[in-house]
Amino acid sequence: MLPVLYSFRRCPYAIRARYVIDLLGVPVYLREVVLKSKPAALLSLGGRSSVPQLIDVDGARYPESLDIIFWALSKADGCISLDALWPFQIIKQNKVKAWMKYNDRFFKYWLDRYKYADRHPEFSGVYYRRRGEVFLQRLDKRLKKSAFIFGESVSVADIAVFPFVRQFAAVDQAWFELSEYHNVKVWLANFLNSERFKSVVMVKNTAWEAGQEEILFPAC
Ligand SMILES: N[C@@H](CCC(=O)N[C@@H](CS)C(=O)NCC(=O)O)C(=O)O
Repeated sequence: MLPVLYSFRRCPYAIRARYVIDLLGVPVYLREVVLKSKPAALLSLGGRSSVPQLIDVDGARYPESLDIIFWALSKADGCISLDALWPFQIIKQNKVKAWMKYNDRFFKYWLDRYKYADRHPEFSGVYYRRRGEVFLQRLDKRLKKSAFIFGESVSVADIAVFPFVRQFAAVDQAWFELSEYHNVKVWLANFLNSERFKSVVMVKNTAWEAGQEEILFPAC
């Protein structure tokens, strides 16, 4: 028996949770969810039914991507050095958390408006993009100094942020490629071109149905 991860392949929250789970090698059963017809097993948990959600073997429920990331960190077996990924010092942890909060509260807000500008006709898509670019500018400045947000090793902050930058870039890929955010482009490409991302995190699975054989993630 393994913990169950309800996930949606393209969801940036689910991507960051799967990325950390794979990086730390913590095995789960992955259940791919179609948002328009969520499985009864997920709905019957009650409360929020957003994905990702993780149900541990003891029944403990982790309904947020960041909860799942911290759960995975708590399960890591010590083979991997965690200090760069999630620093031991509280002061450094707070800095990592600040980036994640900045992404989730600020950048995501403008990303949604940029992506769905037709649903927010008060302003143009370009206006929303410019607001989101404030985040890209700060990220680019940071990445000028080092390969990742907190130095030369990947941290939870990078992993929590890159799926959202991926979405932002994809709204108008041509614009992004021509943009001035060279450091962000290199940093993003590093994630997107990795085998972990292409062959594990983004692997396609059909929608989970009750009774089917469980899908092991990461696959052996
Ligand atoms: N704060 C949540 C957000 C998760 C979220 O919004 N997931 C979206 C898919 S990307 C979802 O499940 N939407 C459908 C719903 O909320 O019912 C997290 O960090 O996991």
